[in-house]
Amino acid sequence: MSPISLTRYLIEEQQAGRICADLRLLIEVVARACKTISIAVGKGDLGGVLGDAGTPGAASINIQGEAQKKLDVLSNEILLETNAWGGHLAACASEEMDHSQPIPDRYPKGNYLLVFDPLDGSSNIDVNVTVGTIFSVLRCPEGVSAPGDEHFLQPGTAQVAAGYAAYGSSTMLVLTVGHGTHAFTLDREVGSFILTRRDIRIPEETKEFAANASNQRHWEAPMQRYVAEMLAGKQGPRGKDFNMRWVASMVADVHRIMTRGGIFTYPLDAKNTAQGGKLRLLYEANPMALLVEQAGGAASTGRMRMLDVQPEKLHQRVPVFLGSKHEVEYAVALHRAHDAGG
Ligand code: AHM
Ligand code: MG
Repeated sequence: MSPISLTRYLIEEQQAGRICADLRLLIEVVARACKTISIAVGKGDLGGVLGDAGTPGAASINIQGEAQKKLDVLSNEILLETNAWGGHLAACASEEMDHSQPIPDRYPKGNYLLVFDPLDGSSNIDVNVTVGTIFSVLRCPEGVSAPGDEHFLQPGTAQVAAGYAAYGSSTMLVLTVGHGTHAFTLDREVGSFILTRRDIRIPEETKEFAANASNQRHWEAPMQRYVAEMLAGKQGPRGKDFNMRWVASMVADVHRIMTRGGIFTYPLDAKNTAQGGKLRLLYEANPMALLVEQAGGAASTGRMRMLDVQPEKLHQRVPVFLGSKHEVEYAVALHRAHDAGG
């Protein structure tokens, strides 16, 4: 059988009545932006794109209070520019921008809102480790012609599409339009994303977890117990040995889980309690949660289903537990037991 390109996959989804022409165009355009970012990431030092944005001694700081890398800024610009003129979007919001940005007046407007983390895992850029782009698509509320930040405050269940591009040893796009999660690999010679894994299924059981263990002393009690039980291995209450992995690029950690199962955690801890967690609900947690659920996994804050969280702020942060279904359920059960005084 001839390879199925992203274009063909999307046309067939449209023919099956599962997506409309505008959403198809939108996803194609985002994929094109990801190809451009992939080229910039791949050039590394040769492209002069490594290191911090801003001027020496005065790094540019984003709304998250984090120093921006040159590639954070460049990827953000690529996504904004590529998506500005197609007529499929009403506005964009990005982890790197203080506020959402409406499509400029000189271009036609569409009915969708695009949300993205242009370059996730940016602490890994300078050391040549996998980074990625995460995106989520929402509908612009009916009757709203000039969307502002408040129109992005929709729960994850309202997402009509979500995906990520992983810039690793190969570039992959993992996508859901609400009918399964599928992976496409970039054929660099042809310049097309080719469907390489249809209907990803995350194993329900796992022996692998991802956590930044250096935060252990700051974790809440249920997370302390959860990890202690896993570290106790065969002799402990879980009765099996676990393996640990932490790339510090959510995209890479989630991609491993898409490939062989596992659980990814970024819990509440004493350092991030005031801000509600480390990872961002709209740019990171929700798109990953939709992708994981569509692949048969689960995603939670530890206390509720991620996709049901009602956002109150554009840059809202949340604790994250996602991946193999039974493992996430176990972590949630420990939180429940703790909260009930158990
Ligand atoms: P970023 O979007 O600024 O790159 O931050 C998000 C990243 C995630 O990709 C990753 O899971 C996490 O932050 C790593 O955090 P830490 O450095 O605390 O291990
Ligand atoms: Mg990120």
